[in-house]
Amino acid sequence: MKTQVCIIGGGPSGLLLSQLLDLRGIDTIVLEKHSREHVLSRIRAGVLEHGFAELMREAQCGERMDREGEIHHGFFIAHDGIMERVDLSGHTGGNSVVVYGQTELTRDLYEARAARGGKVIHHADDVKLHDLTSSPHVTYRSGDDVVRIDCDFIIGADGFHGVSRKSIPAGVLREYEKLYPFGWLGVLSRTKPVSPELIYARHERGFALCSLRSQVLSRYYIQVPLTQTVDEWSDDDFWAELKRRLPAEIGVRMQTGPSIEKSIAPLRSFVAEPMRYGKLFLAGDSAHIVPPTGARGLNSAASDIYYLYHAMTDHYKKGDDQGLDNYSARALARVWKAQRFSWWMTMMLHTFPDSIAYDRKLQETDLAYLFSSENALSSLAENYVGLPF
Ligand code: FAS
Ligand code: PHB
Repeated sequence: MKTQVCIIGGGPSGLLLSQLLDLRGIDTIVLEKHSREHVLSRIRAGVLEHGFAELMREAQCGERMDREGEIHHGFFIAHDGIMERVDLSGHTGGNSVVVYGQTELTRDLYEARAARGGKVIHHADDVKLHDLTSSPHVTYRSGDDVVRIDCDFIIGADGFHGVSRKSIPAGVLREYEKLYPFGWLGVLSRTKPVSPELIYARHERGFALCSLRSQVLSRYYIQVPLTQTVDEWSDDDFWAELKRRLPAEIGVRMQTGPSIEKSIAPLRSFVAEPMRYGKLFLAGDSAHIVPPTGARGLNSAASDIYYLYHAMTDHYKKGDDQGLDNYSARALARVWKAQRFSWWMTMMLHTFPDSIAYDRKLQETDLAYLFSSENALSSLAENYVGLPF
């Protein structure tokens, strides 16, 4: 087989780029190792920054997001028994975020690719990348057959555990990683969300987050030690602990119910540099991971996709390779700002088992300064709604 751009990974990054390039007449093939059902069974991001939502609309995939998603103009930080609101729109000249689950967004992308006859190959096993600096091609196993795809470019959109980043020679690749001594236990439940806007809670027992997917589907998280497993948490224990970490007036009005999904995600900060090697370009989680505290995970992929979309279009339509040549530096500049923001939100709102009293006073002071300064709130808000591409 032959294509112009071979994309490894049928998650949101790979599908969105495939759709955008297809609309510009650029041929792509997406290789996904799992089934579509498996990809759609994963519960992940819930908040889309302005830029990501705009890209979905440009990809002609924004219709259900605009119909079913919720526009949020702010969120709350709960601490010391009180709730303080971060006015996102007020501090960013009217900007906002869209609350719309990654699962639904990925479903929209799959349906859009199918509607345009896009080539998305599932159960692509043992994907290998070859000759990245000369004549790039990809092989994968389909049953007993090994299939070869010759292409001009390869996009590594295969997530943190994918094969693409690992195809960059060790002497070229630089990795930066910070692990956190806790995870997030997340629960999805068919209950009315406790708050119309998200609540990030700082509590001595640990962090908690009240989020949602719709007015009948709630998403909650509590910080848990990495030593714990999902089996140790009954639904009742989860609800009781979540309420302990929230102001009383929130806990008493919380509608509880059976979990329809329950999982623990470890938290890490990670960046791989460079995001290009020869004809291979990394995008999304294959190149960077953030703790979800700042809702930057999926949103960090947005600028990667935007830069690659325009760079590939300029290459094929104008013979201009400037976008490709400066992709890695340009993408990393924004990636590191999202890393900083996610790290800052995580350090401010979580409890750290080995922290000293001085650290805890700094956390309290960080929060006190935030709500004492319009400039500090503006800084948080501009990062949360998404820095410019
Ligand atoms: P993805 O990992 O989503 O997709 C990569 C795709 O490549 C997958 O479908 C995978 O099956 C495929 N693949 C992997 N290896 C392959 C190979 N060798 N060959 C072919 N295909 C291969 N972000 C937030 O903002 N908020 C959250 O609450 C949040 N929660 C998260 C919870 C978990 C457990 C995880 C892992 C991530 C979470 N994230 C969250 C971040 C998440 O939303 C990612 O940012 C987002 O999935 C990135 O999308 P992709 O870059 O497409 O990578
Ligand atoms: C979610 O709804 O899953 C979510 C929202 C905001 C975050 C993290 C996760 O910061």
